[in-house]
Amino acid sequence: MLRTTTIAAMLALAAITTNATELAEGEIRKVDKDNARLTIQHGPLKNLDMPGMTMVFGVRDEAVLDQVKAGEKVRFQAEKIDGRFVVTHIEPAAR
Ligand SMILES: [Cu+2]
Repeated sequence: MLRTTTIAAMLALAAITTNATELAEGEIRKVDKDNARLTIQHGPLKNLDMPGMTMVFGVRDEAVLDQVKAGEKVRFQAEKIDGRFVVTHIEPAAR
């Protein structure tokens, strides 16, 4: 009983997380630490209604600049904040 409840809770949490962060596919083209920018070749960004392209993003947390490298495949979320596109979440693509 306890086991069933735990699994159900985990599934519910997973569903919420997936909805909240529908991650886009991308490949890092350039990491610009001086300007805190990432150039990413990205697939469609549904939340921004943007088709796939290569473009420059700001970052919400500059720590991510040390966590990714040019050529790395990633999954990420971007938002438009104060008129500019900002990466708000990024992680290595599933291997
Ligand atoms: Cu774009």
